[in-house]
Amino acid sequence: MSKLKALLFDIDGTIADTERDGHRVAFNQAFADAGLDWDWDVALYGQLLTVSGGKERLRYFIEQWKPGFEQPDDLDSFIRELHRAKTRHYLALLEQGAIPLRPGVERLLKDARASGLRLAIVTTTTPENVTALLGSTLGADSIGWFDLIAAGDIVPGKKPAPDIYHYALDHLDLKATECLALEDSDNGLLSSTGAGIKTIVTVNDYTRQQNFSGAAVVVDQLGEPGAGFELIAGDASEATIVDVAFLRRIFS
Ligand code: XBP
Ligand code: MG
Repeated sequence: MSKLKALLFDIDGTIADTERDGHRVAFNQAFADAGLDWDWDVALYGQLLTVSGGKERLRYFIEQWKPGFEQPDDLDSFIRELHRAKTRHYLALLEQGAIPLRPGVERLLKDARASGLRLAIVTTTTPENVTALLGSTLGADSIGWFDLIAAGDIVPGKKPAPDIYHYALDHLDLKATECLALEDSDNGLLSSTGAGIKTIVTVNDYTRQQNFSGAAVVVDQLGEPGAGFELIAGDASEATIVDVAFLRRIFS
């Protein structure tokens, strides 16, 4: 049997609740800048989250939700520009400290480092969003904690395709059976398990009702001592927080 060597962390929804108060707000700010009267409210955004990737989500919205919208001749560059503006707004929100880490994330990252596990980020979002989030929450040095940041458009298919996890395994030179993934959504879980990686899911308000039948364990958060997780599916034995000891048990 393989030994656990690395933890692969998703970013959006897993490390931080970025979607509702971060990405969604930034999209709306970009729409206002562009003179568009589109408003992605909290409920609508939940429906749009079925499509991962900001540019892909914009295209889906235009094509499926705005049949009356007179599309520009060059839809690709229109979407690219709108998304660039959205990224600028998102980075500004991070700089203001608008998005904290989820409970237990900093604790688990430090525990994993102290235990000699390798760390990587495997995400759909834009690379600069990852470094800005890590920098604004854990300090600039934390970027060096990760052996790899696999992000954005570097692979042909975004989650739920397994491409980004295959990319990460290749670049880390690890086998799927030497890693655990941490995800928050059905698309993320399909991506990680599609690459053969055992996965623990920490749900959030947008993803709680999704199908996580492929997950090793499903909890509502990583938890902190004295404020542990709620077990949603799987076997946690006596554990109340997700720490390295717990992850090793899931892994074996
Ligand atoms: C994250 C996403 C991203 C973010 C926005 O999915 O779907 O699209 O919503 O990021 P996951 P960008 O957590 O499964 O990786 O706008 O930078 O694409
Ligand atoms: Mg996610």
